[in-house]
Amino acid sequence: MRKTLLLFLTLSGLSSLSSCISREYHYVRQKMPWTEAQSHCRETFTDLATIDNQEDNDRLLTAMQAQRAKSDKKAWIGLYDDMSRWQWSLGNEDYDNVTEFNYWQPGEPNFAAAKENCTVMDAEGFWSDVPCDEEHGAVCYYDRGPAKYILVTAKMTWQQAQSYCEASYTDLASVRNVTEHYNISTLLSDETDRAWIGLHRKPFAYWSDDSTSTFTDWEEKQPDNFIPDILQCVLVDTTVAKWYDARCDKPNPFICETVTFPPSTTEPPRTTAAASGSPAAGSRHKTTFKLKIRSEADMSDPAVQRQVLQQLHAKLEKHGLPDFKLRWVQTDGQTFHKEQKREKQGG
Ligand SMILES: [Ca+2]
Ligand SMILES: [Ca+2]
Repeated sequence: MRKTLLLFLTLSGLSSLSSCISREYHYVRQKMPWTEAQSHCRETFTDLATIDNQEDNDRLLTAMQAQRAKSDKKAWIGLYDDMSRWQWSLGNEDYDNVTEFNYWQPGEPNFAAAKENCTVMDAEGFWSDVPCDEEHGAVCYYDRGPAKYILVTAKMTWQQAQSYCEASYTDLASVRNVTEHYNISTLLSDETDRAWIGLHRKPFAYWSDDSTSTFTDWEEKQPDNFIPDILQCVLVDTTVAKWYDARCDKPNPFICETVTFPPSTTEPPRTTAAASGSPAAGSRHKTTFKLKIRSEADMSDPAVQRQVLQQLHAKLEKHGLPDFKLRWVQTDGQTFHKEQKREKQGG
């Protein structure tokens, strides 16, 4: 699913639109596990609630105070954490912990105390998630080297190791198959410390509607991943609007949202894709926005481009955008431009 085009055609990509959409929150008293609550919200409203900024949060609190059942203090919102979603630093390649090659130490990754988002490899080749601010050696990858993998024994945080590998070589090493795993694990021995590899992730990165999380309002000492599970979901305290992570399978009341796009908003043209709306008033508005799409599909293929537009159209329609047309805009004769990775300096 996450490898298809669909996921990236989300409201998060439409920054100029998401900044002007308005959300109406609905408190649902019926108790359901998070995924059932999600289905219910999608059938009845738009989705489980997304809270994008403090203003949303304030409106959520007002809605909850008016609608909540006094006996139920907490309710699901749309934020969740899927521990199977990781990324390799090299090429920012998405990694699925469940379906792709892995060599986790049994019991890992465990996201202990909701603090472990970076990965080390030990002398036996096993991976563990550990806090990114721990200090370890690192395995760098060097695409132009006679030796592709370099063990760096200096102790660094994951971020420092990534910067070091990028500056001196190409990046932190990816371990995507048996061959890469063999080549890298043979560099490590019992005398060396566990070493960073490029695998890392951002926890609680997505909302149910696939938008990317930026704003948060956690209760003190949350999230804590108190009862570990591969999926963690977020509850809001309906009296103060502070957030808690919890196991998704426990039934709770929940907050849905209805998303609407005000017809009168316009943005100065930027590049790549344009949405022309024809609001009821009859005046025409044009909004141009840029989409970032990560896909293995050939984006220069007109059929793929058409498919993207169709999916985008369906998605926006579902989110209540009034009568509109979508088309691609070309710059330099092309609709899509490949994002270049920064050029490394030195050696
Ligand atoms: Ca761990
Ligand atoms: Ca918790």
